[in-house]
Amino acid sequence: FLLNVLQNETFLNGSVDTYFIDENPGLFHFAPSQNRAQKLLYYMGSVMVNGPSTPLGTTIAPSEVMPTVPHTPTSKFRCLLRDPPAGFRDVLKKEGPEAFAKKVREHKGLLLTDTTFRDAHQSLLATRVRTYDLKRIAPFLAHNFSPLFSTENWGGATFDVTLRFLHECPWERLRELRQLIPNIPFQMLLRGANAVGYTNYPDNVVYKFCDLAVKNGMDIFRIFDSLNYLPNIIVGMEATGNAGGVIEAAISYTGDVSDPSKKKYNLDYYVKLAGELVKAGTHILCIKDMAGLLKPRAATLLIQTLKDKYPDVPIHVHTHDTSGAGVAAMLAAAQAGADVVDVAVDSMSGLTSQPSMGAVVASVEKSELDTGLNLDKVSQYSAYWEQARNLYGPFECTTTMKSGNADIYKNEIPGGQYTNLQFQAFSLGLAEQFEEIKKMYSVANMLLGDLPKVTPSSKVVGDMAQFMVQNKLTAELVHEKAAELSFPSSVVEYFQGYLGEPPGGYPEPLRTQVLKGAEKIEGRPGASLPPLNFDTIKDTLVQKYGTHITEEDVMSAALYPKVMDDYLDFYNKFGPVEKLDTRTFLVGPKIASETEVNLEKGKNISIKTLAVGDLSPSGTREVFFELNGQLRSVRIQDQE
Ligand code: 3PY
Ligand code: ZN
Repeated sequence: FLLNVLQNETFLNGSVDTYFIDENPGLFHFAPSQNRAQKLLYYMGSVMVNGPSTPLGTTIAPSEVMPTVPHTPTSKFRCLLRDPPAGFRDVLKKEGPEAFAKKVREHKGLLLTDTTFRDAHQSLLATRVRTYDLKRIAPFLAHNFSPLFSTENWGGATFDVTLRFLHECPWERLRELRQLIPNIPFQMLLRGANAVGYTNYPDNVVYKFCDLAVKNGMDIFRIFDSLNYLPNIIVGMEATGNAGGVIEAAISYTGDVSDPSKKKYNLDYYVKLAGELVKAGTHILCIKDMAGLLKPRAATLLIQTLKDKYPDVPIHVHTHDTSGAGVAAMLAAAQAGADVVDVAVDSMSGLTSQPSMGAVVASVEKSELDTGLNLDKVSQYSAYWEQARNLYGPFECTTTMKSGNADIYKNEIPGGQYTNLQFQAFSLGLAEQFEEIKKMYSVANMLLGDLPKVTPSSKVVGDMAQFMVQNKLTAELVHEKAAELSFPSSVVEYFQGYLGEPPGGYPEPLRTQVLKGAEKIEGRPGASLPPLNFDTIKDTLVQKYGTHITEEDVMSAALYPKVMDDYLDFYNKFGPVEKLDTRTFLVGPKIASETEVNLEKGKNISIKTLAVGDLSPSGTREVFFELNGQLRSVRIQDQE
């Protein structure tokens, strides 16, 4: 600031009046300081003057209560610091993926995956949970939940949302959690040839992504394809295997194997696909029930059948509790021989999230399926999340979703998409339109060929359903007018073959009518993509942002070029916002409040927020703070 003043001509020739500063806003256009603390003040001031940096979904304010972390030996008595008990990760590290899978298969009780760090908040809180809140509870998890099969904490939508909306580096999240949880295996969701994106990437991107994920601490990769298209799944399996990760190939479950009238996705379909995945070398077989369609009776049938056919392969079952039958389904799966089932901690469970950990733990306690987890510890863990969840009030799905909904068995909408569609309709004041869209979703699904619906095929079906509702189209009208309708681009791309091939092939003549001569691609879409040149990406990033560009940064840019650019710009301007507590990050500090920030080990700063100044004639406001007891201010352009 002083430097700019001293370079200003008017100032130098002495003709300065009292409005000098206000009339020369250019004085404040300096390159952001390298100082992390100053950048954070600039961020806090910006949020106070111009509102949240990340769009808030609802009007519920984040709670003012900092969640209480239950006692752990590492958090209170640092002199008694001890390592957490050994867990399955120790087996994996010592003996490798095959031996790990064998131990899982031989294990007597029921094993659990805790999805609280990923799918639970992806489904309930629009994926917004920040590293800050994960890190605070991570040591408690490590010390008290060592019998877990895994904690699912990465992948799916978290990669994108972390960078795009939370302004955090997903790789840093992974590394930090790894340090705090050395004993429990980490699990991620890999969208096959789409990695953690929404479209196919060249193979070298998927390979390098998995390699870096393992290097940064990832262990188990759940790999699926939204059409159950084997060649796409196999790319992810090979990339995981090469990287030394545990391969958990997933079958995306749809339909209802307990209903004999449903012919397409019957037991034969699943047995055959499972056979292909076992042949391709999966260490673990996953049934991924992304919409929560697996009824208890269907779980019994499916798991028993798969167990009979492939007795040596551990089976892991994932579901969502949208209908309310999730706990019952997981218990049925466990009784039928599933080795591992997914749950979320009680206060982050239910509705479109996973079934309740506490309910499952208690249901099998002291039986031969005992999980080895302590119900009191589950409750303490849940109490933390109950408070932490309130920090994310602005993203709560429960503003629109009040209860379970068994209509999911009819519309088959996957967890995350269900709350999204509901939220969209409600925020437009069209609650009744949601009912229409849900019905149309199943009509659209049948028109498109009856697909498994999960990212990104779920988007194709959702777009088609919305298109039909908006244009007042029935299935008959779509058939009648297909040649003249201009379909959503996701629908056209699906028919072109950009997702891979759907089970049972494309519906004709609709495909030809929709394509209207547009190019079709045969086989695996990624096979025809030229390899990405990582050096070129690195050179561009170094030119724009300086030399501190890591391999992980290059990968983020390969997957999400624009999002990564925005992230780096934001970071240069506002600094390490991931160090701020969640309330301060989302809505800024309150006047007179004090914010403690841990910048790095041993480096804490204390920020007291004093006042926001009046609007100056040049449209700026000065925001005043005390930083470690010293007065500081930042000047923010008011964008109102
Ligand atoms: C994702 O792809 O993010 C999912 O959670 C799919 O179920
Ligand atoms: Zn899921």
